[in-house]
Amino acid sequence: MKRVFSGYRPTGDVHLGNYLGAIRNCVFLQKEMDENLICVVDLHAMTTLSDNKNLASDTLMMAAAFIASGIDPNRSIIFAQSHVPLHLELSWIFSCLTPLGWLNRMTQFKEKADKNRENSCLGLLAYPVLMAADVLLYKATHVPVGEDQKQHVELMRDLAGLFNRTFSKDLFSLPEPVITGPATRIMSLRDGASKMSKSDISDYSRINLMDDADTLAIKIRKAKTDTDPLPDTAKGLETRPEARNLVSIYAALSGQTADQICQKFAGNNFSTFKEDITNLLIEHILPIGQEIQRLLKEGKHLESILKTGAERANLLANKHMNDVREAVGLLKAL
Ligand code: AQP
Repeated sequence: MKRVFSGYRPTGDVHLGNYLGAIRNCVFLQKEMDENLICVVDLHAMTTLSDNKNLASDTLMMAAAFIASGIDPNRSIIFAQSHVPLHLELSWIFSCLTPLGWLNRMTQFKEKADKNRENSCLGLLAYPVLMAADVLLYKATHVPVGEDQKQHVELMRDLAGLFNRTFSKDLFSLPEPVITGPATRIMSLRDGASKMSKSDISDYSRINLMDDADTLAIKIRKAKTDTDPLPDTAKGLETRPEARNLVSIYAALSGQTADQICQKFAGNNFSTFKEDITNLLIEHILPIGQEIQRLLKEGKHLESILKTGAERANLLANKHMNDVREAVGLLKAL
């Protein structure tokens, strides 16, 4: 049984990095896999939100983004994490196994906690344990993620192995990360050294799936570049992070390789190249944003998709959780 699990935090506007790095791979995998679970991980969002007032509406927006990007609710299970409470039970069981040293090594915790480590919440440190529970609760075999989540998938594989050894049961197989395509790490449009992110305070740092045509054009026009012309091979981009990022976006949207793109624009400045990227975004991203808006207007339909998804996810989760409870020796409830 090949089963995909993929999770997305409803922490703001869904952006091009989320789409090219992970959502689009889920759409492709939908055709190859036996079962596809795609989840709005609202409980994970709570680890970094300072204000929860948009949590529910962002959860609906994320679900709309899945469907608008091509996730078919008839072929995939679309649901909100908090609608399946067993994620938390399994997370607790894993928490009682996970050595603290493993969590202290997580680079995302170091980045997100930053200098405020002592005041960071326990949830931020424990995030990868909940993420392991999200995936292993369904015995998922494939996890499409962007490059930034690679370390967390490694941790969930380690946890699956540790659980099996501790309880002498081969309950969990090791899930495979699916990190593929030319855009596994899309960088900020303002700084080629930082990841494109929902929480970046500058809206000009990212392309949101819901940006209109004018906004797309302005953001690409303003995107940081350098003063050199484009090189004739991708190798020439190695020390030019902003230019490399734009070429990766172009490659991911057009299906051309970075070398083909460099050959096409070699020796030119960035203006024609940027116009072409804008046109690609208008062709591929604008219709997704328009569909998200349409789906959001029919809120009830989205809510019923999430309800059906949660029912299907709960069924699967209950079945697996009974095996886990038995393996760890908990008394069976009558
Ligand atoms: N810049 C990116 N490039 C490629 N993939 C990315 N992903 C996120 N940013 C990029 C992938 O999108 C999936 C969902 O991520 P998430 O929303 O659950 O969490 P995140 O990685 O923390 O995303 P953001 O946008 O950076 O949100 P904030 O600012 O709230 O922390 C994951 O598979 C991720 O790899």
